[in-house]
Amino acid sequence: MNNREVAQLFSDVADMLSIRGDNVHRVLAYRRAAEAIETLGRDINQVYAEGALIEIPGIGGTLAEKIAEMLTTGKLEFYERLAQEIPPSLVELLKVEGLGPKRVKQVYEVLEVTTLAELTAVAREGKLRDLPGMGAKSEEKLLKAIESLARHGDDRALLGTAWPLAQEILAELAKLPGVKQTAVAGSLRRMKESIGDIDLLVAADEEAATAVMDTFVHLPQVESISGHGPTKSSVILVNGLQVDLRVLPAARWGTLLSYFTGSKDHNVRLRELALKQGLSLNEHAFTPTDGRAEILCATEEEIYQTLGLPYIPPTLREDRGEIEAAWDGRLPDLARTEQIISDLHMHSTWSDGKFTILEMARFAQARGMQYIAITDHSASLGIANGLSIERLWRQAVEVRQANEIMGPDFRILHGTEMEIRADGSLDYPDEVLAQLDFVIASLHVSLSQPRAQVTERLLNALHNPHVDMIGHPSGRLLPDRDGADVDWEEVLATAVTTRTILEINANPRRLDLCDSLVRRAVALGIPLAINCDAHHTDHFDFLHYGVATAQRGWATAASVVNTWPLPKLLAFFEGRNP
Ligand code: DGT
Ligand code: CA
Ligand code: CA
Ligand code: ZN
Repeated sequence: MNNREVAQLFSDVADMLSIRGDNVHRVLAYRRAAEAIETLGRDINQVYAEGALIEIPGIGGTLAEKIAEMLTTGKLEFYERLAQEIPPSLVELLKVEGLGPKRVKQVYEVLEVTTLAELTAVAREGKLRDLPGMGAKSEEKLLKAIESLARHGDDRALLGTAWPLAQEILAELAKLPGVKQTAVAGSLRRMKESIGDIDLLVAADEEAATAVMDTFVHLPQVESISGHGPTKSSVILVNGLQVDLRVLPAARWGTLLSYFTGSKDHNVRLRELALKQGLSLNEHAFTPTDGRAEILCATEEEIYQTLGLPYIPPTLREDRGEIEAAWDGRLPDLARTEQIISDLHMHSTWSDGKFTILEMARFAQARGMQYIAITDHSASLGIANGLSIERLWRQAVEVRQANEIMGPDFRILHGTEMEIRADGSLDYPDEVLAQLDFVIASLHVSLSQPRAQVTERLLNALHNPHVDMIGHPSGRLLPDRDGADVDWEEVLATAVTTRTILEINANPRRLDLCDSLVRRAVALGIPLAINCDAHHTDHFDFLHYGVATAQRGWATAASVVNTWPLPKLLAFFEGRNP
């Protein structure tokens, strides 16, 4: 079994246990294990072979034994037994908005429903309304949710799709009278690469809340309304994305924001810490368990303060060690967008970009950049109008001219994004590379080669002393083109010795390296570069997605070369190739 299959089985077990009504901690343990394995940068079989399963965060002795069983037998006895009790097909019912594990158990036990199709049938026959706690209205709502699921699937939206939509909606709500604060929450605030639904929050007085909700559900982007209340409403947008909005008074803003930012796992840990102090924590307040008055938090800082912790930034809130790090005073000082002064990967009209070198330079400067690298494609990527050596030298002349026009406060490096060919060779000879200011090597073709072969191509590029950076190392394209099957262990270890920069490509369809690989690269001290890979000046907007991915990988400014002044970067290149 591979990582994805093991993760899927654990995730199914978590759902089945939750339907059975098991203890939340047990459910959470499986869910966390599934996520840890899904985002694990290494082949789980290899980790098992090294006896290192229990070193994976979230995997203890029991879970390690279960993984070992799956890897060696291809099955999990525990799952088979559980399946006798809770049919695995019930898991898909949980995808219906508003259908929780208790209700799923009920329709299974009372109506013998085991699939989504059967659920649809009993709902249409009007059999759901007679269940305890249901009615004609909730039946109708459920039917709508089932239809919406059938129409849009349970696909997650990309960060780059959800983010601008959320900002648009918040801007509309912020204009309304009585609105004191607005914010995105949920996975979008944590800047995960994909988003299940958009969570929005507004601080407003009770009198203002009605108008906020009315405006929200009638926005032009809204296709249908799934809930409309005084503090909570939900809508489905025309593109199928769900948006949840909550409105609460400003005095409770901190607890509201913290609760709905999540992650669920992070929140569970916060609530446990609170309980140890005799406080119960929810979205409204801290409530002392001994009956004293509740403690309101208008800011998130106050929440962490109450718990005796420093502020934890949203991009870290995944319960991946941030609570422990906060306790020990070793939270990373995360890299921030304002610290980025360069972009080292972009295209001009010389290959497949839409703007000239000078135009790209001026735009970058207007965005606060101090230097850039122009890195057009190399010859073998004919589809992108890749540059022959002859054209590359003509381009060098234009870079020199553009530098003269830009003056001493800005610098354009002449670079390339060179193909790593299918046979592993590089597209330009060393003599050519030696004369360029900055060399990216990237995979665009034959990504589906077997692991050994594609890894060898990357290693070959890393070992070339002229290659300064590997561009979008996995080559994935979200949502559906998987990256190459790379031996990351080997590639990362090699990058350490060759001192090659690895890219965090900020394009929201790439975010490559992904957050979990960034975390491993940071731990190994590998220098990273966050670049927009701009083919158009609009693409400079991607920067914050890349920075967020770096943050999710615990990167500080020191690991991100785009925060370095140009002389420091040039000295680093000197040091690599003395
Ligand atoms: P998503 O939408 O799947 O990308 O992920 P989230 O994290 O945005 O999850 P969502 O939309 O279900 O809920 C938003 C936040 O609200 C979540 O991060 C934590 C909080 N939350 C929601 N339901 C629960 C819950 O049952 N328990 C706890 N502790 N927190 C919850
Ligand atoms: Ca969400
Ligand atoms: Ca939500
Ligand atoms: Zn590129």
